[in-house]
Amino acid sequence: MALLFKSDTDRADIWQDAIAKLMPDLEFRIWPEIGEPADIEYALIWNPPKGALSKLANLKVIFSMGAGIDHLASDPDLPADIPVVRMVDEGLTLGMTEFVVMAVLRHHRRIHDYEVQQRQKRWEQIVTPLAPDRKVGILGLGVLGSDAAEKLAYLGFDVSGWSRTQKNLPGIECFSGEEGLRTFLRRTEILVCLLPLTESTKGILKAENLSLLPQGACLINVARGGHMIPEDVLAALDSGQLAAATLDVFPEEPLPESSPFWQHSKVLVIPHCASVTLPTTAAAKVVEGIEAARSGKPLQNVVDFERGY
Ligand code: NDP
Ligand code: OXD
Repeated sequence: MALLFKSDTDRADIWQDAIAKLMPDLEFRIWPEIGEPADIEYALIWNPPKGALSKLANLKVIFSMGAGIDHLASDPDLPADIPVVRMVDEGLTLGMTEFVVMAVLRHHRRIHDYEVQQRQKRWEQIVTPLAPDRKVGILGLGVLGSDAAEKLAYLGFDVSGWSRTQKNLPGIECFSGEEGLRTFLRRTEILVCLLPLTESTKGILKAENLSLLPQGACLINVARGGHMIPEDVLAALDSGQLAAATLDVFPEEPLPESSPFWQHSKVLVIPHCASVTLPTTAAAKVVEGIEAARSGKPLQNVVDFERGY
């Protein structure tokens, strides 16, 4: 029994040690040294080459290294009958909530403006409201969005969220549906995107939707680059419709040198690490999944490809 590990952004040796401590009998094979393909029953994967997984005849479960599975859904040869388990892990959630809270506070206290002022040696105080008078809106109220919403509400922010199915979360104003999206956007001063990338959500950060935000709103995209229409975000920044943006994800990653986002004074560029899957907490989730598969118990967090996430 072997597990295939493939990721260009995660340290294979650290993952190997963490998994070996929990499941010493599991052979750990690191892409591209896959050995005999028939030995591989499990794959722990981030951005595999298209078609790679279809060659593993005895594959039983695909574990996505990330919460998002768009890196797998885009593979036309992804084996249709193999369950894909996405990453749901308290470390990943905590990391995302830390990042979202940091970015919301940065925009709320207009630190983005002080950063510009400092470069111009301008000593000017900006008076900002307190958290209860700041409306934060979160697109996506799943594992990550709901935790961030709850922690922001705890800090006193006036938080709302939008999801596919209607939610009822204490202290959060919840919206769903197309009309719900418009109402949600009209009230949102700091917009956080934490949606999965699907056919229904791609391009949601487009001119039409950005224009519904109050003028001078801020945008935090920590979901996927495909949620944004980059030209529309740039136009909104240039017109002042958006005052600033924190962008962790981009349609093309790494962000090409020619991208106008790099130099834009209103944009903070982060290299897709708002939250990172750490083996310290997440290796146990993979091992739990393998144990469940071995003993015929139901797998948790299996992706519904009909729904797209
Ligand atoms: P979940 O599946 O737990 O939550 C997704 C949320 O989005 C749910 O509330 C869901 O609604 C909502 N949603 C999905 N489709 C629609 C739609 N068409 N309209 C309205 N709402 C919709 O995902 P996670 O919270 O675990 O992760 C969210 C995303 O965050 C990932 O897919 C990934 O892309 C991104 N991510 C980014 C990271 C980074 O470092 N930048 C790190 C980790 C994740 P409902 O509740 O009704 O199902
Ligand atoms: C994820 C990510 O989906 O890291 O977990 O982007």
